[in-house]
Amino acid sequence: MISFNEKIKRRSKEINSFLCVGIDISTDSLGSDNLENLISHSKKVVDATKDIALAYKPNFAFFEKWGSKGFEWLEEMMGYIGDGPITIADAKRGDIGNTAKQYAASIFGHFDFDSVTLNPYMGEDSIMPFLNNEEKGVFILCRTSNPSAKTFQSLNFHNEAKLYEQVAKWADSLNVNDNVGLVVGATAPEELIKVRRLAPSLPILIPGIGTQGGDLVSCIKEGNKSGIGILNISRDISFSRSHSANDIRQSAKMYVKKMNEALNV
Ligand code: OMP
Repeated sequence: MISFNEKIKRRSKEINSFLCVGIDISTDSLGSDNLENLISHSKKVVDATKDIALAYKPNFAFFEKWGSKGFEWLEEMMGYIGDGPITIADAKRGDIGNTAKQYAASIFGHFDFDSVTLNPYMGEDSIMPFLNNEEKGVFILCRTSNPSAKTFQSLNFHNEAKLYEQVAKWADSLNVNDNVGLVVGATAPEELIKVRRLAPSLPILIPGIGTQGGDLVSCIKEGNKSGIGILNISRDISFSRSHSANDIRQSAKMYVKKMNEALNV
């Protein structure tokens, strides 16, 4: 049995990639409100990137909004991605232990994701039900990429550290089964440096490159100073230029190349 964090490192080495492709297929981005068109576009993205994607991160919001048909689409998506790439359920869960157990059973059991994004606000008992199985992992929101991230995450914690720094230390202490990671937005490069120091071995999922304007070179270098840093790109790959399979592939390949050049691998 290999731990989730080890699994990420192995896949990254195997295909020489640090790219997570976000599956965020909206009617606005595609310019169509026909669900069949969205489903076929999501498959096009997977077909065009499967050999170079370390991971896929379907964001539940884009599926849930379609109700039961959206959940069927998500199930279909999981089958379509198959066994090679790491799957990250971007569901941002966080609830009391009894409820968290049901979320874990849904995401790891029913949908068979390898990992999930979690909100730390409710503390340890909201996270623990996701950590029992070392093969399944979590990415805990630490310093997010959005403009209002500082409202709570940068508050002083006991005058010693910011709240996001405390989250990083705390997540590190939960990593008993080698299956805990963090989320730090690419729009917060200075915070990323601090988080990498506080949690040297945890995988860091870094969204915010491309449409949100984060700097690829500094993030890939800092994220991979130790542990592993994975960069997520959603819209700038799935909706690159003409939205054709070729443009999607070219965009994904360009990102993989830039990351590897920055790391000299
Ligand atoms: P693009 O901006 O299109 O690349 O999408 C970014 C994806 O990452 C979306 O699915 C967001 O919900 C997600 N995300 C962030 O953008 N910022 C964060 O701080 C955290 C996440 C996330 O947890 O993945």
